Amino acid sequence: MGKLLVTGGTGLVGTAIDADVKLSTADGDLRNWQQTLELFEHHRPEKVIHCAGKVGGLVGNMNHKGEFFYDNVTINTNVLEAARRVGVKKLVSFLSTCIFPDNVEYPITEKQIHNGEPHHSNYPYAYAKRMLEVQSRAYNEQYGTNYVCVVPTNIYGPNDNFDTKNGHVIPSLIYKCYMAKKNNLDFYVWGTGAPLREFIYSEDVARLSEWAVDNYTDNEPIIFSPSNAISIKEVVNTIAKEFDFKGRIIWETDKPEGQYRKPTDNSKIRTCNPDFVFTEFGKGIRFTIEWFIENIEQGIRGAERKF
Ligand code: GFB
Repeated sequence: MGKLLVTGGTGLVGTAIDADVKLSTADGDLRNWQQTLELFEHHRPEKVIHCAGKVGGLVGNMNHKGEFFYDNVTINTNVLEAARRVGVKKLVSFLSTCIFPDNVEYPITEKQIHNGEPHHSNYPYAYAKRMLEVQSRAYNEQYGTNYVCVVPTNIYGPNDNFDTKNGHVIPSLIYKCYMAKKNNLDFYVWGTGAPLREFIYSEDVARLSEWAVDNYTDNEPIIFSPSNAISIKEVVNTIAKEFDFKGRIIWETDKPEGQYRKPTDNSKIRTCNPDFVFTEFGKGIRFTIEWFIENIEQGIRGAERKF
């Protein structure tokens, strides 16, 4: 069925994907055109799942707007151009549900991606990702490729970046709750707990991406989400329960909350892949916490700073 190459092979989703070649930052810097082309000329894949990118949570995006734009635009532009030059016919790229317009009719559907300004907290990342959709469509029209885009909602799971400053909400809260429990301290959470988020477990994203690389051919992106919005407060309670944390939870209401909600319509993936079953949130949190405790207590460090 042809050699499958994954970029971002040591990341949250990349580690969960079964592939012939998994590139990581140790293999080369995808922001560098020459290094990217050499990697693709060396491996000559038939199919690519492109997971690599500069990613982060709400504050990570707010504090590194220039980097998030430059790194993602250069990585994405290099990867798609190098893939085309070595004859890759099929490529799956990752967008994110946070790149949709902030002022949009709910629930969010794939058709709305370019219908307005993204949220001010992460507009550079959002526009860089939207250009990935434009580049894919343009290459399909000019070169006859089949480059498609998938749109996961907030992803969580093992091998995430558990950085409490720049990381996403779930790994940040897992780390903070672990430390609060271990040291008998208060558990600090940003905001009021009111904002709503949808979450998808990393293994589910990996399975759906493997399905997409062999089965999804539309030019229009496809949303990957259980479409089951829960509040940050419910996330906190789920994590605290899993740790059996009985201490004080402190809500730092002066901290940013980002978009209030970004509910999606997942009817497209449910129609295209009706047998797929999303991992139940409580189970996904348990698996992630088990992985985290096993790794942090063995002092295992990923290629990037994981803890
Ligand atoms: O995952 P997150 O940082 O990003 O979630 P977004 C932020 C939400 O969780 C906000 C609350 O409502 C925060 O107030 N929160 C509570 C925390 N405690 C914490 C904490 O300790 N750390 C973090 N990070 N949040 C991102 C985009 O938006 O969505 C990215 O900025 C990316 O570009 C990602 O695409 C999927 O969901 O707000």
